[in-house]
Amino acid sequence: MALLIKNGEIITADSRYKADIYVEGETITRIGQSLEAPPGTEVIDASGQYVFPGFIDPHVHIYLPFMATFAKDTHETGSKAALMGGTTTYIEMCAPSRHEDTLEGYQLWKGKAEGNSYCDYTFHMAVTRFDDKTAAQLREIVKDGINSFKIFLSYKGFFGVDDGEMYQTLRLAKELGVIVTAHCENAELVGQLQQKLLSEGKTGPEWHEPSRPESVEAEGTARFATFLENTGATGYVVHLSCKPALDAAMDAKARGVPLFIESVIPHFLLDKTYAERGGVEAMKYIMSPPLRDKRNQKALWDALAMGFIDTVGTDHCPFDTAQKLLGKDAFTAIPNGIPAIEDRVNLLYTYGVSRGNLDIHRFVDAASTKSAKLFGLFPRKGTIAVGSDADLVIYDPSYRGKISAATQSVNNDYNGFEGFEIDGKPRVVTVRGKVAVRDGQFVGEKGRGKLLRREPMYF
Ligand code: DUC
Ligand code: ZN
Ligand code: ZN
Ligand code: ZN
Repeated sequence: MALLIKNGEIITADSRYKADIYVEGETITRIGQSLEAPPGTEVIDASGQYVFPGFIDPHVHIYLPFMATFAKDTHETGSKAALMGGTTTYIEMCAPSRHEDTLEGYQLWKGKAEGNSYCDYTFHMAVTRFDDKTAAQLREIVKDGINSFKIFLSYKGFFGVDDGEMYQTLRLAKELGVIVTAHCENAELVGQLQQKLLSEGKTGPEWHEPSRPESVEAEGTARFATFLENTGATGYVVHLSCKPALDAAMDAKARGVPLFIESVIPHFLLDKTYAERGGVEAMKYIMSPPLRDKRNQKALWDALAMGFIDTVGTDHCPFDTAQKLLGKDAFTAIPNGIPAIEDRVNLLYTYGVSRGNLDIHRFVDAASTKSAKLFGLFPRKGTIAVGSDADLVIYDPSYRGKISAATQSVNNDYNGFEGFEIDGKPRVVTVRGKVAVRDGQFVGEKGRGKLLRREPMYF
């Protein structure tokens, strides 16, 4: 099976040029001018379009038992939505709770994905408790090709680890060449503030943000950095949402702490007024860390443009309207999460590149290349080069449209970005050389997606 993509403008994190791309099997084998192909080759004309490397979402939840319910996706629904939006690889949080066996959890998560995904995937392995048995299991999981862990400083008693467990996890990660991703909010403060607000009769969704204020995230971020500094481990803050947390992370970077920063698309474009609309409309906008005061957005865009924010993910985590209503009597029972797996690339392109807030190469870097480099997928993923997997996005920058739940592939009955304008769209998306989206229509092959093996990395 061969594929020839002609006349497109190839854009990677560090180059831009017009050339043809020839794909044999799963791999890019030639890039050049006026390439010819043997009869029987599928030829796609990409005139007037950009050709980007397949985008990587470094932070999604697909299978997730959480807050008395389950996130709505399967790998079938999640990977289809991902591909429709140009994402060809995602990294799922494998997150058994601290009451479950870590290795059994890993096998459960792996089993949910196997044979069901249209696109490639891997996992960040959550460490939700730390003891000798768990440490031994984590060593096995790393040998199975997982080179990143996830810890939660919040969600005490469920996913959360205490400081001692964080320290032990970071020591093990340092030894094994594993990068540790972290949800940074002070668990104790969140718990105390939630109880105080509820006891004052403040039960609506508008109290979610005040229960986890910016300073609580800044403290978690600074503490994580301090623990990295004292263990020598490499860290990655997930879904950094606000200026005080950014300042804490930048402080650590300036001290030479190997700390990378992810922010997620909802925090660039949505603010806390969405969660103050009352009723279920507000509940749809509950995630953690919460949507913030709008003044934080400029700080995030500026830090992204300068490369201080390394990657942009989603924290994709769909709950439908009925599930959100589980929290009608108390904001603490609203399942946390906003789905965005399908819209991340188009939103970042539109409000970043098209509207003049983000250089197009930094866009590719933040939405693909940097995640590939940090998580051991580069140069197989994250670029367009001879020898790389043929995960390609032929992108039409002349498309104009609006996001709507009525036309989405995401498995949910609303879209948090309803009505947002979009200045571009994937026309063709390939997964290791096979077309999965053609003329904007889904033609993917279930089970084509594979678990990607990743080797230890010493930063
Ligand atoms: N935050 C969310 O909003 N959803 C899933 C987990 C998380 O940390
Ligand atoms: Zn329990
Ligand atoms: Zn989180
Ligand atoms: Zn998450």
